Amino acid sequence: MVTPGLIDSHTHLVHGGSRENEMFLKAKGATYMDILNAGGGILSTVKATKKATKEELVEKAKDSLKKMLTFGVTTIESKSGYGLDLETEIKQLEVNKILDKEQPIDIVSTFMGAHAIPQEYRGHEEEFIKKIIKMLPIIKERNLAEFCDIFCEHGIFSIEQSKEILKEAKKLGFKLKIHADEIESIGGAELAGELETTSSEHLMAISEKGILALKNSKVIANILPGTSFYLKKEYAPVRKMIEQGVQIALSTDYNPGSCPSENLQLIMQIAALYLNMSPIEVIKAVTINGAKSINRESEVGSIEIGKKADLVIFNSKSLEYILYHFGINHTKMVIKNGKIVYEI
Ligand code: IZC
Ligand code: ZN
Repeated sequence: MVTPGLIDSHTHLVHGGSRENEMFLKAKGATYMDILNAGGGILSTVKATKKATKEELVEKAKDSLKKMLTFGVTTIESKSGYGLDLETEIKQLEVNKILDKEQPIDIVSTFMGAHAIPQEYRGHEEEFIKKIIKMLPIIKERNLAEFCDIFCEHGIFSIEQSKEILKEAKKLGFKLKIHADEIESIGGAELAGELETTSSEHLMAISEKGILALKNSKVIANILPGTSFYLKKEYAPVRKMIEQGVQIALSTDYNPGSCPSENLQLIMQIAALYLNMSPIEVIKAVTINGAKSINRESEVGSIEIGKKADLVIFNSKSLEYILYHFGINHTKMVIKNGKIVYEI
């Protein structure tokens, strides 16, 4: 089996620390939001990321990229959002830049300063929104990110707040992404359609209206079933979306809280099993549609003259077999830009 290099179009690659403690809090009944509201979750990763030096972040993320490469991943998207202050957000985005040069996987950079409300801004969230809006031109000027993303969710950033930040980003020339309807349906997908974001992420709780909004737009629905699996939550209604003509990408969402795994092949297997996606739908979602969701469809995502020679050779006769034999790595060889970068 030879496929285009796989694309992981939604990751929170660069971060300090890990959150294995949360796994056992969840086993005792705490939810993702309970942990965040108590100052853990994203906020605990913010603390660890602020503390880490740039060199430490490079080393940790480089180790993850090595793992991703073995699974056949040749392009990823990587978000900031564990700083929530200008200095640390810049530190994370600079790590993306360094890593893009130092190892084979191409990295597309996203600014996600609006990932959580820091505890000191609780009760006066508007000040934090203003702070994020002030960061945007600085990130743009330094060419540190191509996309701007936001965690639009009940109890995080409201529809109005998300609209305010994303509109400002759009004015400055950022392309847009939105974490929408991950936990509750608050109209995130509808906002994605309205603002014509490049992609809309998660969508586990998307409404009928939200599906219609995506259907009538070019927004890629970036589905992250590893997160549903890991948080033991519902899966996004992907069959319904496909039937309506919505274009689907699949990604790991690799992050220390809701999906601590770099294994995109496992995500493909979960998608085949729990989202009832066909083998062709799955492979499209991690190649050409992944490319579309990071605006790289003219460079990668298919085997075509004029595109980069990014290829994966699998130790398998069929795509079906890769999806069926789960939890292992099927890669035999990875070729990035015409060069062999991994072989086993
Ligand atoms: O660190 O929990 N959903 N952001 C939005 C995440 C998950 C990452 C995290
Ligand atoms: Zn995410």
